[in-house]
Amino acid sequence: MAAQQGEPVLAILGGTPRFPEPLHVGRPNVAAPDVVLERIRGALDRKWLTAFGPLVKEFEQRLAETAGVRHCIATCNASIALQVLFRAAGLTGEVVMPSFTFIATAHTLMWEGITPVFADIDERTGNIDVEHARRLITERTSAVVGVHLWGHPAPVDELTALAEEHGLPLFFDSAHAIGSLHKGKPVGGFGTAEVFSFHATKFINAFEGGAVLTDDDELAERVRKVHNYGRGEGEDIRHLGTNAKMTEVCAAMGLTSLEHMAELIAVNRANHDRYRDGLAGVPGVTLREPEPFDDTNHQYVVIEVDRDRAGIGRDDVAAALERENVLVRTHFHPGCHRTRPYVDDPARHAPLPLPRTEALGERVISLPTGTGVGQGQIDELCAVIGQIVRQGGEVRRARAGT
Ligand code: T4K
Repeated sequence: MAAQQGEPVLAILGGTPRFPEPLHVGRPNVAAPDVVLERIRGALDRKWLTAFGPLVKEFEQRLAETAGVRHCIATCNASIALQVLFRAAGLTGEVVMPSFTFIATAHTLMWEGITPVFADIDERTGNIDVEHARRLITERTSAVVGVHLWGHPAPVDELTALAEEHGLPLFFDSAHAIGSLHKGKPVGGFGTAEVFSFHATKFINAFEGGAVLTDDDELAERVRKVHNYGRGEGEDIRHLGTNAKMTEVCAAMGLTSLEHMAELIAVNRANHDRYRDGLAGVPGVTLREPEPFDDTNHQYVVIEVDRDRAGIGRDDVAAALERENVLVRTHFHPGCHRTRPYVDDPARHAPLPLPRTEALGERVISLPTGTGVGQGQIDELCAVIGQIVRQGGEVRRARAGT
């Protein structure tokens, strides 16, 4: 009998974990700590710690240049950036977005009283299926939100055409995608506005942080106000707003990370290539690649486990890796539509099932990358994956009596 997904078919490798120190997905890159500390020291000396400080302003300016847009508003995290953006844009009713993303994309809409309606994905890219999104647009829809999943640009041209067709604004949750290029153009400058994340687990981090990027002068002005209690710099309060401001300490880290973006992408790319070489002979395990016309930041290294070809399921591979002290993630299983609170009200959120979201979600594993993992460790990790798959396949064949 074939083993079921999640059934512990493996008690292999055993003994002492192969990696004495845990390898994490999301281990922060800390580029030039002395420069970060020097910048923080400057903020302490100036006694200007938050609210439109010079480090935040410089970070905003550099981000706008990176994305090739006129306006950037830095925030304390990307979730708040999305909320502030959705509020400033006056969204109501429903918004169509992909289910296959981190829960923050959906939660931030719900938090603003907007209903996320989940589209399925193109299984080949993991990004939104634009034709499915088209079928979900109704008179209640007030926007479309795309996600550049794993840093791989969404189908920007098709989404732009869809949004224009229906006269809707198009936003991108670009939490994973600073530094990625779509057809040669930097992510951050597409649609009506985009949002970056600088959480510690992102390859460019600010401890915590986010940013709204846009070329829309009026929207930028509204975002700036909403993120500062409803007032512009030095103005009286005239609108409803919140406090979403970035601190100088976070900007010190963000600026320093950003100065090292090219070399951090080079590290990620080298890691990605090393995984590709190391996993080349492992049956049923493939590395997810971006589209050939895109140049990505390789924020995540994602493999896919094809249970039929590997002879072992994704959950068993992930569990075996954890026993070896490799703390992987299954980004973004099971999809927002299968997560509370959305799964409790499917009629409102999704035409169920979303077969491609569910199928891909059961096959993917994010592996450690960034400066926290060495090339030798990647070689060893690939060897461990090969061993897991070989032994898992043997167990399965023995059970099936073949
Ligand atoms: N949209 C999308 C598409 C997103 O993916 C995200 C966030 C957002 C919006 C919202 O952005 P933010 O509001 O966060 O700016 C993480 C992150 O918290 C989250 O930022 C990220 N996406 C999501 C995909 O993953 P967790 O719960 O997996 O991360 P956490 O904190 O458990 O860390 C993962 C691993 O990283 C840990 O096992 C150890 C390591 N780690 C983590 C931290 C924070 C460290 O070694 N050092 C650290 O300081 O959610």
